[in-house]
Amino acid sequence: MTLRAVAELIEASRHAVALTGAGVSTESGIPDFRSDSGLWRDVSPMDVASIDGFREDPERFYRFWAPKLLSLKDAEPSAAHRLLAGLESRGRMQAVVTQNIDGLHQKAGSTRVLEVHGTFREFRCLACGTETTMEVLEPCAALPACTSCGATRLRPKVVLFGEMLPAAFGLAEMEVRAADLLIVMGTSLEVYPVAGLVPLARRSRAKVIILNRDETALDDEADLVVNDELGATCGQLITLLGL
Ligand code: CNA
Repeated sequence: MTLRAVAELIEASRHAVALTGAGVSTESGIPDFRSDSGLWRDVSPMDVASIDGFREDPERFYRFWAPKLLSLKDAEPSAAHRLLAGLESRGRMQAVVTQNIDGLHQKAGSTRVLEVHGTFREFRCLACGTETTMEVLEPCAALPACTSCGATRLRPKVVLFGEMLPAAFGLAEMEVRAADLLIVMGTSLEVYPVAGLVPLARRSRAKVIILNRDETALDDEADLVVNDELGATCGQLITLLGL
């Protein structure tokens, strides 16, 4: 019943925007951060995901991330990624604002993706400024080396704790201000400033739908909430919307 109402809101919208988090990719085999099996179960985010932790011990950083990043290459889009790509191809999704760094929205076919926490597919050398892609991780022993100057001072173009968000976040705010529907999927809405896009949508009089397995901190702000696995929810929405 609620999914029918979700489909109706999508069909009635003129400017729909999605906000996604790690939960859209767990069914692609990529763990999220805060679930029981999430990445923060055994390590401190401040050690392996903050700019201070990276500067202090880049080897620890790459030891943690390199195997996870290499496995990203084989990951395939989930029903959630496919739903959003299908909506865009029908002219029903103006932008996907994502906190994810895995590139799966693009792999599914979404073209208007705003990566507000950056990307782990690209790296920049802190010694010479050369930009390079994830291939540098393949031959990496302990630390990946710059293909241009050889320095082992490559950092991913991802936003680490303690850093500013990229320009994509300003574009995301513009999209949300223009939206009449915000569909929030697979995020605990605990990380700011991104979670602030939900109250921003409300202030702009957009409808808000939250599709997430667990309750989120901002469920009270939503017009509709569906607490279920996204594979089931999005599979049914794909059918209901004829995508
Ligand atoms: P989070 O705080 O770990 O929350 C994920 C949410 O997704 C939870 O509330 C879960 O209930 C929900 N969820 C998980 N699996 C499913 C599922 N199959 N169906 C429905 N709901 C599900 O992650 P957030 O995205 O909210 O936190 C923001 C961080 C996580 C960003 O900085 C990301 O960069 C970061 N992250 C990204 C990835 C990725 O790129 N795939 C993976 C892990 C973490």
